[in-house]
Amino acid sequence: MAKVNLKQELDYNAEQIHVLEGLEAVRKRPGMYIGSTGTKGLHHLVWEVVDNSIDEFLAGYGSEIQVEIKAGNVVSVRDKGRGIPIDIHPKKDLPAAQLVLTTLHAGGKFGQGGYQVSGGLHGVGISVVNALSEWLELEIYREGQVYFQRYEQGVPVTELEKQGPTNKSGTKIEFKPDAEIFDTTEFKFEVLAKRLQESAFLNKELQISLVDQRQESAKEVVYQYEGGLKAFIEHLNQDRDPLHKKIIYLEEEFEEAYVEVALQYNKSYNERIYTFANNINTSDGGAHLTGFKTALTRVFNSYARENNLLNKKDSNLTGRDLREGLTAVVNVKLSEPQFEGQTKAKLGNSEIRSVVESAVYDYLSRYLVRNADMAKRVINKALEAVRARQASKKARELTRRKGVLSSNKLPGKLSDCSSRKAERSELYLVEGDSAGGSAKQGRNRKFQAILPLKGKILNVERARLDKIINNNEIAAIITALGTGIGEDFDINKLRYHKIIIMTDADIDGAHICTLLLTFFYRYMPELIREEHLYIAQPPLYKVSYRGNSKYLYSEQQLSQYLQGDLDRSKVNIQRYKGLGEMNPKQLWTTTMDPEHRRLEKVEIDDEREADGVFTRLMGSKVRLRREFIMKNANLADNLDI
Ligand code: 0RA
Repeated sequence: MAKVNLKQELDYNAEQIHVLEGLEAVRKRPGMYIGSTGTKGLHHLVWEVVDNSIDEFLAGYGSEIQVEIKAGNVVSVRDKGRGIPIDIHPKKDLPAAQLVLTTLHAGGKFGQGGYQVSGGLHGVGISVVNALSEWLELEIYREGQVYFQRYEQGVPVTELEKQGPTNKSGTKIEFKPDAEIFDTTEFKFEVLAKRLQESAFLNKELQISLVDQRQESAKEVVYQYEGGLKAFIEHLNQDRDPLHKKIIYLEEEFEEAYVEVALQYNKSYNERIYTFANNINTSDGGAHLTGFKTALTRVFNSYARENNLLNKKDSNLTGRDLREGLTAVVNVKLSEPQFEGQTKAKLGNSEIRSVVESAVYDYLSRYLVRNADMAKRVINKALEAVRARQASKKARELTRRKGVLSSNKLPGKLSDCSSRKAERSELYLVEGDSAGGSAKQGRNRKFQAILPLKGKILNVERARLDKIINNNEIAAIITALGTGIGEDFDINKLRYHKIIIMTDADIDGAHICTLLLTFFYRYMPELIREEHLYIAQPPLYKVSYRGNSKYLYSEQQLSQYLQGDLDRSKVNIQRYKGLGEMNPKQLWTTTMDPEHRRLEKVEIDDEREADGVFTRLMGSKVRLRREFIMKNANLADNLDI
């Protein structure tokens, strides 16, 4: 009751009606402001508030930010900045803080200028967070006083009131996302932790802590990096063998922008470049990425020419050759960033291209002269990449001529389906000839094709393309799919829209499945992105009770079943160890019949995470692989480990 009265007590003038209309617009079309009302949009609320606190740090105030997830998915963000100003706006007759919290785009910080802005995803300001919260409580520590104000769905329900003296300085914003707006209000610790760690890497010396109070024993992480981007590269390369010891780091201020770059090569073949503009991850790249790549290609080529590391008649090293095994982070700050594209993840400011290019070129050309050993290693690695590229081209031409990779000569082991409609067709990749035989007999031959795979396939994480396509099992897969591989890959030629991996539910099966996933992830990522790859889930148990039988697919289903209303001594439980233990009909009913089967779609939630997982799992460091499997073994509840 009290709050209704308070709302009425506030004297709504024309200005405030305007404000209410603004907040109403945000609540009506939240997607326009935070991208979505799913998990991603939910987490954007936190980024928006934290980015405001980071702006204070960038302006030179407060090097500590504390984020807390509290019971009920309330989030609190506390910084030690100046505190949002509380002085009364002369025209609008309201405290500045209230205007910041209720006016769209009022994040604009008067008289600050320059490019010291982090700006949130769309730079929408905390008023959007306010509008989309069931409630929000603001505490400001400024000029020796604590100020407090509460809002509900963006509308103030108290005045900004003085609460007493303090010697603290800063702002605390605590909010509960509105369940009327969001599909889910459950914050994910890992999502928050990853992005906050990234912000700590990008803002040298800023300390960011995250506490999760939702369980009995609180989880806490604290991020602070003196090394900034250098520490970021160290973190990204932690599981790899570096090609050279020192991380290359440059930082420079120009009139147009601040440019910061760190890089280190490792002995793998993967290229990983992460780019940021004003602390925002520009995963689709843009002008800064282009500038960086151009500089890198130019600088190594001119070094190689000047030092006779390239023969006169050799053509230049390509950018791609020079980026094999490169891990780099490019971070720019500019005053008016333009984010383009559907997801606003591409930096559009074209003037940044040449700024980054000349900064990187100048720095690296001086660096290489002083670090000839590093320069030589990188160029040798690139030359190796050239040779591998040529070898794989030759191998491809050879196999192409022999017809090995072309789909007009399908592999002998393939039992194709009769349909020619790719949208309807499915390809089962089956472990072992015996299960392959059952699958062949049990399938619906109209639209289901079977390709049995013998034994282990090659681990592509540790081989290059020329070797990979000479592997029989892999060649058979590529041929059956019809897409070609590498530079030839063409998703439009895909012969089946569902590729289903079917392996035993034991450790060998899991291994083969992982080898196949690694192959698809590294060489046909589009297949995964376009949602064509699946993993079949064969049952783990068959339970029979009083003449009825049932298939169960997980330990959880079994224990649920056994807790049901039945006489446990009369239950017969059969555990399936492998696909081979099922006859063709059983295999059809449990694992292949679209009406009853369970398929798990393979998805890449997070590219950086996925890349790291495959490196740990399939790369050259055995210790890492063992650690990863041990750590995740309990997660794979349907693996027989
Ligand atoms: C407007 C102006 C100034 C600071 C802020 C807003 C501000 C916003 C947030 C949000 C979270 N923490 C914050 N800290 C500060 C400039 C202040 C001045 O000139 O004194």
